[in-house]
Amino acid sequence: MKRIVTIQDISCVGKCSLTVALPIISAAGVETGVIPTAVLSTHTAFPKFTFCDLTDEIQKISDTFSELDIDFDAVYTGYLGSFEQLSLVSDFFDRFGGKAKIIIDPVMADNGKLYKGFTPEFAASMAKLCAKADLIMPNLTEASYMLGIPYNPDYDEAYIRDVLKQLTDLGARSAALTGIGFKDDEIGVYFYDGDSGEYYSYFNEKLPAAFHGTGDIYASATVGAMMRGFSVPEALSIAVDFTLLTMKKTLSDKDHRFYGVNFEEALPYYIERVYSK
Ligand code: PXL
Repeated sequence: MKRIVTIQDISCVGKCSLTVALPIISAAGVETGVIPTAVLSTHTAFPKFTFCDLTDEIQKISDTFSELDIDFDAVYTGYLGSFEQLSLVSDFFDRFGGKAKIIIDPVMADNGKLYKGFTPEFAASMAKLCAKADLIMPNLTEASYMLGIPYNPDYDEAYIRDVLKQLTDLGARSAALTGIGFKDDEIGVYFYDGDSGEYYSYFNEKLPAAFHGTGDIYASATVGAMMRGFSVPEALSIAVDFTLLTMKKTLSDKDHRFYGVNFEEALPYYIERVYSK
């Protein structure tokens, strides 16, 4: 059985970061170790939340894993909240990245805007961390901040290919831009493999709705599928279909909550897809 470790916060209620990564990657039949970077009562889109920083634990946990010869098939990072955490994660990659695939979802921004608490300087540091990755999966806003270019939502295919090329020029071996579509009714992923020079894209239906946490769900579903032996393009496509279904399940629940999606109800579909190999 493969084993990964994911490094991100745990928001007690909110269905994002660790509370989606753990169930989704586990559902893929992959042991999912966690390093919680902070405990929040909810994610930061709620009007009020508590925040307990766990940065001081990261090095101790990492040292103890090393002493116990615990290794990983992948290290997957999501929401990271400080420069110090970026530096500790960078050291963690140096220590465990020999065997492990390094997958970074540089969670910071969406729809042209940085999330609460993030700055362009942080994005520049995240870009440096991304140089160590086998795969990075930003949305276009995150990619633009990391590259220091204006956010351009009126893109065409040539523009997206150029952004992907610039992202791999940062040092990452491959990059996937999430939330991309060239028609009003489609959304999906555009991927560039810097090693082979090949591009791949996959789209599905775009629903007239946006929910919190779908980026974390998308990245987690990709990691789970990769660890089950799917190629990166296959894994990215499975994650597009699964994320769409999580949104459909949410929209068909008249009592759905405002803060996240009903991903739990879409897990049987995900499990069937990832166990089909
Ligand atoms: O879904 C990304 C995310 C993760 N963790 C926390 C967040 C957010 C987005 O706002 O606030 C704490």
